[in-house]
Amino acid sequence: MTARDQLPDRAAKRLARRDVHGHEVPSPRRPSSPQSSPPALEPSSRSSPDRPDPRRSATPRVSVVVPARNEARNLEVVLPALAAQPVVTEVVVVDGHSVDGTLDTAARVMPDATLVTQTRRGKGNALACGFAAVTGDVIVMFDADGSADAGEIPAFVAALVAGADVAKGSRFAPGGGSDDITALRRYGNAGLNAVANGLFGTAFSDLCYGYNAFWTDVVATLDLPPTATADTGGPIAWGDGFEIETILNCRVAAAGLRVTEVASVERARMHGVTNLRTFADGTRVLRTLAAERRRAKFLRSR
Ligand SMILES: Nc1nc2c(ncn2[C@@H]2O[C@H](COP(=O)(O)OP(=O)(O)OP(=O)(O)O)[C@@H](O)[C@H]2O)c(=O)[nH]1
Ligand SMILES: [Mg+2]
Repeated sequence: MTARDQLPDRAAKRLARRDVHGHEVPSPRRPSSPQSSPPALEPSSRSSPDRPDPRRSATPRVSVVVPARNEARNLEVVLPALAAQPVVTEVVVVDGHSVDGTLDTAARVMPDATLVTQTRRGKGNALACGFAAVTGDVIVMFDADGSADAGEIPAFVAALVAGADVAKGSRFAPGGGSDDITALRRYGNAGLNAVANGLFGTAFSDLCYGYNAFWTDVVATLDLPPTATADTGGPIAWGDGFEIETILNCRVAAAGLRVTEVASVERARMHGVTNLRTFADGTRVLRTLAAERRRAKFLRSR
């Protein structure tokens, strides 16, 4: 019996049937014929969902990384929701120099959470600091604003246990949705997905979504900016901002890792204001795609 078999029907249905390379993801019960793979930059250690990597646990320890910048009120709700998930073994809250008592709130609401203060600014740097602090086998990226449903975590973990290297949340996969996306952002997202898929030969349906999970051993492949360097002031350093999800997806695709999309429903932020600037951050994502394409070509030519 696989972990997918042990899931409630609702969670099992969230597993999309295609991975981001457009390949059908074989069901453990009904294996399909082998599919061709996109070019890999590194020796492939990829596994297929019906043949999980034997070096990885069938019952992984799950670390949830929560980037939080002025999210005290939301953490009052979000941390108990994570604590209520039996599959979660560790929560790492990464504070972005908040001025609303985010860290104090986290310590009070969840005394056993790991609390980290990020070294520079930006969501990307926060996540990199969180990834460096985890002790689990699996990392779940989980926003602190109340938009992510902790009840979906088992579906992400099941996708990984079934053989994916990365479980990519998608609001646009069948069964997904969003209460929080404007028409402008929806069109912007679709355009960015199309550019990414054209450049990387992928079939991402939601490039910029922040709810994703992966095996901790994938962090090395991501080659994120080092966290030890201090902030030099001025603009947020490259890789430290909201382009982080794009960087992650491009590097995972370039390395030929196996990605399974997991349908996810995004809720509206509960309290507070967004840190995202639609046009500025959208442009940053576009520039990131170009830079990541050059990086992938360079790595392949070595
Ligand atoms: N530590 C840290 N967390 C951040 C930073 N920027 C954003 N975050 C967190 O990252 C998560 C996502 O940020 P949001 O501002 O909600 O951006 P979004 O989800 O893309 O946009 P909306 O939900 O539509 O407002 C939230 O939990 C934020 O608190 C940062 O610089 N440092
Ligand atoms: Mg949000």
